[in-house]
Amino acid sequence: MKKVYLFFFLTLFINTNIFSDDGYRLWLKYDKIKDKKILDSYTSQIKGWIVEGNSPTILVAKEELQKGLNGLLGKKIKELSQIKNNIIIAGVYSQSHYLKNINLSESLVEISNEGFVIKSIKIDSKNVIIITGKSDTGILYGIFHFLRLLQTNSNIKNINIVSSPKIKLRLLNHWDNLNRTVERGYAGFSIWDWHKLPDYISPQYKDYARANASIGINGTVLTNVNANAWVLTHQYLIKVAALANVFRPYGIKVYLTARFSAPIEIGNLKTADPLNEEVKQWWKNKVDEIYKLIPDFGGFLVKANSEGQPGPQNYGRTHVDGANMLAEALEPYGGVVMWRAFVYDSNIKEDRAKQSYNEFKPLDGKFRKNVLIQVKNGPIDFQPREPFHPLFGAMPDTPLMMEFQITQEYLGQGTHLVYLAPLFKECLDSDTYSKGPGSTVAKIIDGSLENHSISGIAGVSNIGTDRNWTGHLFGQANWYAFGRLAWDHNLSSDEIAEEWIRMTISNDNEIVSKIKSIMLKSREDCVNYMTPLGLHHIMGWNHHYGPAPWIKDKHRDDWTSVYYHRADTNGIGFDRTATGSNAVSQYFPEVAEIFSSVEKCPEEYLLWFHHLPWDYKMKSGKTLWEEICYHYYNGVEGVKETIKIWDSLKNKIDNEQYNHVKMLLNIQLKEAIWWRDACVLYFQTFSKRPIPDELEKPEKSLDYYMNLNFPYAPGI
Ligand code: GCW
Repeated sequence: MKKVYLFFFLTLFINTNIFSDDGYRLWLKYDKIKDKKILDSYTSQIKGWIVEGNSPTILVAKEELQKGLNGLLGKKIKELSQIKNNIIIAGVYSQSHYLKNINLSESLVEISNEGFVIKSIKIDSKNVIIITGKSDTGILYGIFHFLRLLQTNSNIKNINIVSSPKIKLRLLNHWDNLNRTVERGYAGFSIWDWHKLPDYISPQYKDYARANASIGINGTVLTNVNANAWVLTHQYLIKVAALANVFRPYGIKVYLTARFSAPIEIGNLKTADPLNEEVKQWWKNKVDEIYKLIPDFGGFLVKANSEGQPGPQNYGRTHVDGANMLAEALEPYGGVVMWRAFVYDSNIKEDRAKQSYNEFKPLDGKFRKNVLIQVKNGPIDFQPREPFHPLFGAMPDTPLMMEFQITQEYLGQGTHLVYLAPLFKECLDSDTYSKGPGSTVAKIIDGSLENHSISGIAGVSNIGTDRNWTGHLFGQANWYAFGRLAWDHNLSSDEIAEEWIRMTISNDNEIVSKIKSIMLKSREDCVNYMTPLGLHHIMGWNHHYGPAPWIKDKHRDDWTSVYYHRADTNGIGFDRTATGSNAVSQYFPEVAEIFSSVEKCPEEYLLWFHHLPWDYKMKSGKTLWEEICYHYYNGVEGVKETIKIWDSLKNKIDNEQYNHVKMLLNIQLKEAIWWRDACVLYFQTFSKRPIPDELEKPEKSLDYYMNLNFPYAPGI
């Protein structure tokens, strides 16, 4: 009998992957290094460690180092009380006992307060690796970086790394509601369990903080920009304070969205007019109350007079009046206001793409010193591809923050594998020419071009209650990439993908290069099957799920699809040149000249800026109509190719990871075909031209697609 049991368990053990990876550990897995040579080399260089100091941040840094080393090296690596050969010493330089005679001035002048130095040196003729910096948080970041080097099997011999974040405020924006739904969230519900806070502290809060700190994120806006004043009541502020306490050791500050009408809704005032004395006092008192509970509170993020949110314009005041009132209240505490530039109004008969610039540019230089204007990467709304927002470079006297969307509202939501680093980079690397060539968006938002003392970048979070945090395993890569680029926008999409794959999936070179090839092309595939050649905003109504280029005749023009693609029997595209809306004129002349010229405009932006005839000759020699068709079909082919590559990883990577992604890729393929066929059939009603012969014909009719309904699509 016993033998039978033994046999049964043995078969179970061999046939099932008991270590299957459910994704909860993200990129911080710390599994034992598989490559024996690398493992041996690390083991010989890391025989113990010393972490100096005992602040809460140092304690969590120590905990992380211990956990990381023990896991990665597969044995207990001892904490030591004196220097030995081949150990790690970590600690703040100015307070360090061991580093006091070591001259690091050259490296230390280079780093900011959050930066770190990792260096192989000799102390008392012993080889040690030091991890040092100017602050406890710098040490924490240094330790996470060092662990990343081990996780990615990098060479640590004669190591010498000096690193500082280029941008000061590196924030996640959660669009999380107090009832735990998440606007544009595709990974379940909000991880903030407001009802049980402050007494119940989910262990996930700490893991959230660890993950963010590991990529240098130092702030989090807990609540939706479509704000609820209730979070500013004492009852809720206590809950916010409890989260802040968990995040603090990890260098993460909490921020809240401030609903502009809060003084009326929870303060019983008759008005929220920013110039009213009582209103100003109400905000001051509120801010005092917040800082009593959360001494390092970061500040407010505000969406005002946009998509129905209240704001200063309700009282005939300006964005400056509104932002400055809040900034004045926060200033004594060092808090900031992040005021969003995402404003547009369907009652204004002006191209939506122009409205934010028109409203904000004249306000340049009028905001208080602790106000940042938060600008989305493009002038419409997080589309699969947009040119950079014309405000970048246009407000030199105001610190502009970047707002990227990590959650994939318009890029396949929870089910498409789309690696976003190339999208982020495309925007960051764009040259605005605001101060001559080389005035990239990156240099504007990191403050270096105009010498601003504050700078910021925000990513709309894709995190939810799903076991793997982001719904899609590859959603983790987008969270990761956002953090890494916020730290250093010079990193390439390729490097970041490689780091993430090695930490999350495998260190096998062949596997890494296969997965990387999938990731790097994924965004372009998505653009192709959704919105090629500069098309934009042709998705489903309201839930934004799936294609719907036919959306028209709604209560707001600027929420329809026909407003953006302008297809008719003559052609397709939005003329934003001087003969049309002239949105091109908002760019600096060098850029405007390129975008407005049909010959010079990069084809990927062609229909964003130009309305062109169906027979317009493209660079390939094809007509515009044929080119559109080929792009849609290539997008689908791209997903098929991805599936082929993924299939080749079966039994080579963790089974659960493999199957999870495999199923999602099948959904992606179905939906890519859906996008392709629905869009091609719809545009064909205007082009009246055949789909090129060699391309397979859609199986379903346009009517079929137009009649699909999704009343329960997620994320609304
Ligand atoms: O992207 C659009 C979304 C809205 C969002 C808004 C914004 C939070 O569809 O859901 O609201 O932009 O950024 O304010």
